[in-house]
Amino acid sequence: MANPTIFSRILEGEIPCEEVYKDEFCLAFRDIQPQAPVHILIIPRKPLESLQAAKEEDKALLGHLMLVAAKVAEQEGLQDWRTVINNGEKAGQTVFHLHVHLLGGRTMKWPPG
Ligand code: DGP
Repeated sequence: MANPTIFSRILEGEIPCEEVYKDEFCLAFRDIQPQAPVHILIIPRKPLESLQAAKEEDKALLGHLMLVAAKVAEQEGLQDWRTVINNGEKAGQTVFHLHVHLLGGRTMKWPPG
C-alpha cells in the first residue's frame, strides 16, 4: 500500500480502538461514527486498499472476513444485520484499507443511499 492509512495505525496499536474480535488474519472494532446501534468494522491485517485490489490468492481471506462478520454479529446478539463494503470514492469509501462494515440493531432501509 502506497500510504499507511488510519487502519494500518490501528493495527499497529498506534491509534486506540474499541476492539471486539481479533485473530491472526483480521481485527474487528467499533466504528468511530456509528450509523446504527451496532457498527463494527472488520479489517484484514493484510493492507489491501479495497475489494478491487484483492486477488485470487486473497479468496480465503475474503471468506474469512465474512465468517468473522457472522461470528461478531452473533457475539453482539444480532439476529439480523447488514454487511457493506464500499469500493471507491463514489461508493463512499473514505479509508483505503479494505473493511467490512457490520451494521445492526435497527431496521435497515433498501436501497442504501
Ligand atoms: P468507509 O467510508 O467505507 O471508508 O468507512 C470508513 C469508516 O471508518 C467510517 O465509517 C468511519 C470509520 N473510521 C474512520 N477513522 C476511524 C478511526 O480512527 N477509528 C474508528 N474506530 N473508526 C474510524
